Amino acid sequence: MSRYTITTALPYANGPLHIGHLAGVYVPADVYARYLRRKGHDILLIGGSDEHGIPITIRAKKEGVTPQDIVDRYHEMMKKTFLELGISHDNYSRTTTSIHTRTAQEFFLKLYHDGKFTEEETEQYYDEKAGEFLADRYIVGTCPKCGNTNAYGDQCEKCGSTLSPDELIDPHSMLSGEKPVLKKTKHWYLPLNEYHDFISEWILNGHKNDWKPNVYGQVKSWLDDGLKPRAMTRDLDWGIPVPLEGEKGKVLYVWFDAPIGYISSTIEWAEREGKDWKPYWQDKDTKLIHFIAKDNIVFHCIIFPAMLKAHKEYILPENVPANEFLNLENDKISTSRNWAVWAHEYLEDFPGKQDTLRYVLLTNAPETKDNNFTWKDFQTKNNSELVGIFGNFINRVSVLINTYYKGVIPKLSNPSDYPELEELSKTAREISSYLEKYEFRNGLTALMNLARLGNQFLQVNEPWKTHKDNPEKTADVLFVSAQIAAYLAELSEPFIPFSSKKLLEGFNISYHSWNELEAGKEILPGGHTINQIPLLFEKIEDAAIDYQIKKLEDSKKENETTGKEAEPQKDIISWGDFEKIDLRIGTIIEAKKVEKADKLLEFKVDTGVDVRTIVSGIAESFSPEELIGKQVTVLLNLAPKKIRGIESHGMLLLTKTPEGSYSFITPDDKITDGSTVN
Ligand code: B3M
Ligand code: ZN
Repeated sequence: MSRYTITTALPYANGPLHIGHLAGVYVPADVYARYLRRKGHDILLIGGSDEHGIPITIRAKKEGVTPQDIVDRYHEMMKKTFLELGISHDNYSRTTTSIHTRTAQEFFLKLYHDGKFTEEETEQYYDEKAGEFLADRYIVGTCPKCGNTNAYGDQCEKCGSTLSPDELIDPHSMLSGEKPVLKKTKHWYLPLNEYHDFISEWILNGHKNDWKPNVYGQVKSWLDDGLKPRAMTRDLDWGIPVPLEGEKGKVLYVWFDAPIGYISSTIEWAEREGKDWKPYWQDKDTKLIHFIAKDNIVFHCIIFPAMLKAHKEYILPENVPANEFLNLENDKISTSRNWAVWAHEYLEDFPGKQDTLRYVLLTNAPETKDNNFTWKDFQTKNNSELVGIFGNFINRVSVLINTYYKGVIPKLSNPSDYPELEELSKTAREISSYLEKYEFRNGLTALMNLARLGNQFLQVNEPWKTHKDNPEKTADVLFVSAQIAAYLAELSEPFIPFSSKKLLEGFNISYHSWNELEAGKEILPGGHTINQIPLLFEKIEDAAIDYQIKKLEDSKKENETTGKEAEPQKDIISWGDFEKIDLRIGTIIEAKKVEKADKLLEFKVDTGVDVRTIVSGIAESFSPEELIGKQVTVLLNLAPKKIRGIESHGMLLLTKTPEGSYSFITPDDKITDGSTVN
């Protein structure tokens, strides 16, 4: 028996989970953990929410709430989703707990006192108006590579280049719009360069053959580029305070604290269960496995191991089976474009069909390359594989045994006539060997092949034909079929645990250890009485799939019309420029169509300053009558212009709705005409 600490990446608590998260990390990790538990190992599956970092504060700023509000909301939501999908975390924690704060601070202090950090004073961008140092994400400017005026300090999303803030042309702060200044600040760096040889020896020499090529390749390319010292602290007000006297306003770098979250989640579990957490992290015989997606490789294969090594008391990961990405309908999953299948929405739209999602995501797991999820494929896999092959076989066996033998498993008379019995243990061993290599798709295929074999076996032997004239053969065939069905019930547990559990209850047996299955143990002896076996899967109709496809099409349309991928920002103007613009609230007191001009309306507007004429091209969106009395925003000091012979003095401000019609910018409550807008 071995001990395994299996971790699942801590998702940022800044939004709900989608199928990409599930396929890349959580479902495979769960399959792995469930399998190893059945093998009799001591397994700890650890998870939690990552509640620090800029993604959280950005979301909070956007919504005008506190970061704590954001993480409370999404932590609960994610925890519930995992539970409902059967992800069997032994503990699901979060990084805003006091246990975590303490654990991360102690870790930092150990490294600090052991002299593992270098202290450096550097110049970083500072927003004088907001009184804050700016995280890279909070600095926008023009991309030096493609000219996008909306590039971030760490990345240009238009051309995909990785940037640093000092490369941006004309940088300005997202907080105040001001040009940031460089200001001195002190931080603690982990000199990763000093860990180069250790990592190279450990991974490049030690794990060339057992780590996935994509993971190995990324590590190699980081090492080839040369590792640089990396700051482990930040100037921010959201995060774990740096536990040093007189260092206010500094927090631990989120990638320093988040992986320690695995340790603190283990400690939380141990305290609750009355166990010792240390062997799970410090016993050199424990196997530590990190399930992550490919964008987290450097943190789990270089930075965190360097931290663990520096600390001295910890073990290193045995493997980091990182997955590639899952696309949706041939397009990249994107939160901002709402191009995703959200797990909580799936659970609402397809109640009781957790296993179908698990199954389809596993068959599409992006193990070696990016993969694709489509709703049509989802439907086909459910209807022809889960219903048509797996469910169908189980159902046939259960009906035949109930009808011919009143639910009692018949006795086997001629075992040597049935080589199919050999396939049972063989399948168990085959699944094991795939899962141990993190080949979840192949493992699932091996399982389904056993169901296929079962269907063929019935087809060839046709017990419904022999049942009258050859009772002995019929009994043997149904005995063998029942063994296949029972093995399917047992072996499917890591993949589709909800259905497996129903089947076990139906067969009236309890789980056997995987080793017994590998050894071919007879688990449904002749004479054993089974219960009623429920229908496991049901067909998914076109209407349900069309509804999902329509949902996606709607997001696409919305993106196209509103351009959620907003137009790039125009050139920066000075405060002085802005102050020249005179915006006021006014009331429309008269409105009429302009003759022979389909699009134009002529207004008399009370601006508080005067009553003036303004012409606007919005006749297709409004009838004149409905606008009388409406308060609107007026650009007052725009140079007058003759439109169709009418002199227009100013402009009414409008935006376009997703449907393409106009909408006024109107105050929430009625206010005095002439009020300024700024
Ligand atoms: N929260 C990044 C992510 O969700 C990060 C993972 C932390 S694992 C320690 O992709
Ligand atoms: Zn660019």
